[in-house]
Amino acid sequence: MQFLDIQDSLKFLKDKNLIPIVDKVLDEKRLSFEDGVTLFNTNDLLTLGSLANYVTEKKNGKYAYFVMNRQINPTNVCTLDCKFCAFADMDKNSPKAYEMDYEQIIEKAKYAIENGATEVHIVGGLHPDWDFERYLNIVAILRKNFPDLHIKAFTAVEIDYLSQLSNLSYEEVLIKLKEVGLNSLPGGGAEIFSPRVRRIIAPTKIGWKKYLEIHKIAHRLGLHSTTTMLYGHVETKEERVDHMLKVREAQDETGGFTCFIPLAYQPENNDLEITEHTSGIDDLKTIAVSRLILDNVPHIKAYWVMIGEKVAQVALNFGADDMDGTVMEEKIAHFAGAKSPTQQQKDRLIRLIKEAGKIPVERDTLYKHIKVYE
Ligand code: V47
Repeated sequence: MQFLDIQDSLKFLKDKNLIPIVDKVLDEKRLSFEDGVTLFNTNDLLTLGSLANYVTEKKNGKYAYFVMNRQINPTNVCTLDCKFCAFADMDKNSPKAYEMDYEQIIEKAKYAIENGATEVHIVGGLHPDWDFERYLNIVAILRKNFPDLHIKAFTAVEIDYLSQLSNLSYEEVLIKLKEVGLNSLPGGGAEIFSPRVRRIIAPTKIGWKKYLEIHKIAHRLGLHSTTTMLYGHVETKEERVDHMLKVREAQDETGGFTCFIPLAYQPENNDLEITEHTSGIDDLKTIAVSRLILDNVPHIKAYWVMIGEKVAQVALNFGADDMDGTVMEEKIAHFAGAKSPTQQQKDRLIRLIKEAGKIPVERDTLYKHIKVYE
């Protein structure tokens, strides 16, 4: 049936350059760098979307996932100087700077659990005065208070910082975090892997090799993770495809990524001169191309916070099968001008997914079904 559907859709193919790519996808062959660039350059959006949706439905049927979660950002004080970031502050005495104590973090997690959350997603700045114990204790106290909560915490960038603070290897840092209760790593900090782009947008942040090395070590220790790509600023389409191929190669080695999340650049209150939001067309193309290139990554997320509810909903027919979740308190994108709400209600996520013609599934962090809303 799915095969018939895709054959029907392809009757409307307009861009002949897509024919060899369609053949490869139907034959389950891997797409190349050149294929990725061709897909980004096509204006045949409906063929691209149909093809990506075909792959999604082959992998995950009509299911589209959401998670009951809360983001917690313990501090925005950060030693890094990322030009796209409107959230962090290098000056801990600036009026915008904040740091949460343990009680505040526990309060936020408690409120989240009372409202149905199964996951906390914790990321923050590289605080110059915090030591390794402080970061470790955030996980430890959450675990002590909430034994069943999934703690998804600290990007690869933070893990690198903790390794510097503690003089421990990446592996040792991750083992210690795991021992006190860490369950998985979030995907932030990837930006675009291209060194050219990183020199412009994130000159002091770790490079792509360390980012992927940390994720691969985590995977080998039995921790799953997600991975991201920040697009819509100074990068080229070629650099996006190269980024995806590097993720695909790492995933071939370990298989530990659960999901790929394209993050649409938000242009306000930062130091980049790019002042435009990404377009809906670019958001949909980026989701679809990532679905088609990343044949070994189980899920693609349409992060409603950064692309807005409406585009995220359409993206569920362009290769995405996940909407992230309730989030409850989003700061990073909203400091930078995101127009979406800062949180979602479960009922609304269910409605958005149903309207897109998909079956909503409340999942846990690792995509185990909690409830299917047929
Ligand atoms: O690491 C920062 C990005 C990330 C901006 O792992 C920006 O499931 C757009 O990683 N415009 C944090 N993006 C968010 C993130 C994330 C979100 C949802 C789910 C998951 C997951 C991860 O946001 C940062 C950075 O890459 N970011 N500033 C900005 N102006």
